[in-house]
Amino acid sequence: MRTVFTPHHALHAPATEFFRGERVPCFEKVERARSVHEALIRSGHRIDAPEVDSAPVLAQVHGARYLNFLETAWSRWLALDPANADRQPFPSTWPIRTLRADREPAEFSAQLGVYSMDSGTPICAGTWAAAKAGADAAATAAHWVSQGERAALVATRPPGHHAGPDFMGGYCFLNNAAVAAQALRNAGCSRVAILDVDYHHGNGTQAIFYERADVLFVSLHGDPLTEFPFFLGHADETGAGAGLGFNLNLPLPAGTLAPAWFDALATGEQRVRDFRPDALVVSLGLDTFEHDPISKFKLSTVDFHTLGQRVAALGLPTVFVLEGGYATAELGLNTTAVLAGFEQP
Ligand code: SP5
Ligand code: ZN
Repeated sequence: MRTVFTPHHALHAPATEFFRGERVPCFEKVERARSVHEALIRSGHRIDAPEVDSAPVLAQVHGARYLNFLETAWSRWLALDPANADRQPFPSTWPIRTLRADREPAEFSAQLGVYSMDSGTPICAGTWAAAKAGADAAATAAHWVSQGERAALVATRPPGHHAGPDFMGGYCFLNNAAVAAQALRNAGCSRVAILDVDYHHGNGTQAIFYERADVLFVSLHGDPLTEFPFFLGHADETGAGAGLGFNLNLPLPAGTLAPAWFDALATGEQRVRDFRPDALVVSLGLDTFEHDPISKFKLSTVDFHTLGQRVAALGLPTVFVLEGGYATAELGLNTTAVLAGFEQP
């Protein structure tokens, strides 16, 4: 399978996140992409650099104010205090219910609250460059697939599926899966399905397409009653307006084992088939792995091979977009297991 990778991912190097009142090393590590890159080389997959500028597509899936904030965030952080070069900013105040998000504050620290959903997504000097390179990679894979490639993998980080129309969060800044889906629409696909198999609900992707009938969103994930992102991903979220009926959430309890997970996948597959899409985007989170340090499903490397076979059986031009997966040492092998299953059904 053709794959797209860029070393620019390493420009985003988050140091810490908050966990139970403490700062702990960020689970979304630079080494994740290295693990995947090495496994792709070992398994003989073709690897190319991004070759498409995602800027026009980014403007279709994210708001202009948010994109401008993200692009200028680091320089504005430094402008507050040159010593900030050694610190990564986190928001500390959010405009939740009764507070106003429509008036953009002038203060950078306050803007951080407007444009983020959590305090687990630090901005670094190279965050914009890395996230933009990742979005370019997603646009590149979509381009290849629209030109007749059977499938392609976007092998990059930071991930994207928690990033909404105008906010970052959950280690995500630009929604790479949404970029791939929108790029496929722009290239002439009438309907595009997104299948999100990350452990966490893809709240950002759902939000971006919630009122659209041309992009179906199907997600299998830990029940938001107990799992991040907590505030979206319930079964009663089925779309709105023209998009009513084009959003399917399949929340599963923490601790779910492979047989029940694959049963839910069958439900999602049937919805994708009924939609009759021209192309498929898979938000490929591998944090459903049994040894993932922050998640609670129990899939094995062999199960990821089966997942690849099941996706191949849908018979659609497919863009795989890497999302989560925090068992860094095994992440590469788990990724190539999906590709091997897809290619040898
Ligand atoms: C793309 C993606 O998978 N984002 C996930 C973001 C999850 N952020 C919350 C992490 C909570 C960490 N819990 C630590 C448990 C350690 N035992
Ligand atoms: Zn995840």
